[in-house]
Amino acid sequence: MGYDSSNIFAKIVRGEIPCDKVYEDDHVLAFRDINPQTPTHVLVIPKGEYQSYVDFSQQASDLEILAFTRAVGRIASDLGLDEPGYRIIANHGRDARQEVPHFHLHICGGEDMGRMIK
Ligand code: DGP
Repeated sequence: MGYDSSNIFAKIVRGEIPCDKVYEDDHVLAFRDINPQTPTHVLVIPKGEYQSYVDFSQQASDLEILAFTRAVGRIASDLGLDEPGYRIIANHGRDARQEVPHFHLHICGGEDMGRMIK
């Protein structure tokens, strides 16, 4: 199945739906999750149209991948999460309960998450 450009994050990238933005550059957008699972819960997405991590890693340009991977650590740092730490999560497909078919990473922090998976 191809990328569905009517998904909610595509609408956020296009500015059709508002978001609580924490970071943006030419290739990357980060905003707070509407249903936070931890005190700090931010979603980081590439602006390009990729449904999954695999699609992103296989199809994105080197520039997009570099911009995205560098941005993730910088955003977590800017959110003050370096100490005591944070979790980065990517859900892929049905069993992982991926809700939104636009690749995104969750940055979760602000509490002791123990061994639970969000
Ligand atoms: P996932 O299961 O990995 O696809 O998680 C999708 C996340 O996106 C979920 O934690 C809730 C969040 N989300 C869904 N719709 C919106 C929205 O319209 N705005 C924001 N900020 N977050 C959303």
